[in-house]
Amino acid sequence: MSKPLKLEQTWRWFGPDDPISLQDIKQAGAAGIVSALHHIPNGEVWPLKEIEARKGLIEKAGLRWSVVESIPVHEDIKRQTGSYKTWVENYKQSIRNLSECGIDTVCYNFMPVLDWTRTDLDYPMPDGSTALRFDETALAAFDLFILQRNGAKSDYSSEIIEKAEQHYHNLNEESRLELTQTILAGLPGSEEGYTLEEFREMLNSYKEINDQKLREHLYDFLREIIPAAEAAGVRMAIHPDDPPFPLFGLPRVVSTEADALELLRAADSPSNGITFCTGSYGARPDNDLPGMVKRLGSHIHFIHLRSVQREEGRSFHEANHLEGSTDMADVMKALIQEMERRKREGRTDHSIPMRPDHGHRMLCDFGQDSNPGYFCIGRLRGLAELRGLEMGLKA
Ligand code: CS2
Ligand code: MN
Repeated sequence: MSKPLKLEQTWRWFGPDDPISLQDIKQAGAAGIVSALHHIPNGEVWPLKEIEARKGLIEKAGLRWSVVESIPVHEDIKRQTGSYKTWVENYKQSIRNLSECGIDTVCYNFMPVLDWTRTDLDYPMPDGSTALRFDETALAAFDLFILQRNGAKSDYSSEIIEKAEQHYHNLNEESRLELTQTILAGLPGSEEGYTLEEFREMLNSYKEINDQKLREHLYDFLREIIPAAEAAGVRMAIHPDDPPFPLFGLPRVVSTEADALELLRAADSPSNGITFCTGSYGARPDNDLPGMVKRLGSHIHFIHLRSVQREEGRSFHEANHLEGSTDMADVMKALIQEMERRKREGRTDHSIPMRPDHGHRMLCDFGQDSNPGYFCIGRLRGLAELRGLEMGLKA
């Protein structure tokens, strides 16, 4: 019997240390788990034994390990320095080991140095919940006056520089420290955190890597891992840059539809796919999300649903899942059409795994410690709304 035609509802679980238990996740109504072995150092092979142990925990709770998010890509691979060839071979081995355990979808990203970046983790919403926010003025204030990066000035307009200076002067010592921590400490899933000095060194190690070079390194990486993934029956799903534009002079090359198309062409295979993260792509007004589903649909192996409210310039905050700048109903309609198309084509992967990506901190989330963006009730609200939207649109 074929699976019913609906998105597979999944939930990110950070492993046994996650304050949100597998039982909680079941009650939220998710059937699939998105998880990673965060304790394995970047670059190392994920051993079979460790994968089996994690899988065992998930299955004992009556859930399925649907997607790995993420196997981190070592910085050496992005720069093609040091032992990067070893890290690439290790990466392939991790893919094979996952396949041997029956796990067939892997999310990853190719953002240099920093993974997702925000300037405020507790931005108050009018209803009393709090959201994650990216404020371009605060980021520039950090870059220009705290980090004092060489050449930073040429990356900003004189208007932003002026605003950033004002912003910096209005911050007291404590708020400056908090902003630094928020940007550098590493959000969940980033794996890396830096001090100011380490961050300067990391940026320096990328000084030869421009947009073109980073693209070449990504495509070289794909030409290595995609054939290995295809042979193992594993679908790779690259997560877009978040936010989808360069930061701190570092190139970012997975930000637009054109970027996604280019990387898909670099290694032609059904295993070369994308994570369609509406929150990340949606931070740019020039990304047409429903259109992207129509045009890139057959390569969407994993979906993150979240909406951002775009503000002035490049700033944005995370909105409720069905609000903000993204028309989630239009996105969902396009996803339903994609599932139907796959079914007609006889593809077995038509129930694409989807998770509510982040959520507000709300209600009893305030009494529980959790990873920023990954509180229980906010995501539960998101998943419930998205599930209802999907059902309603199919009715
Ligand atoms: C973030 C990241 O936006 C997001 O999904 O939570 O942690 C993301 O999962 C990774 O960048 C994917 O590799
Ligand atoms: Mn995402």
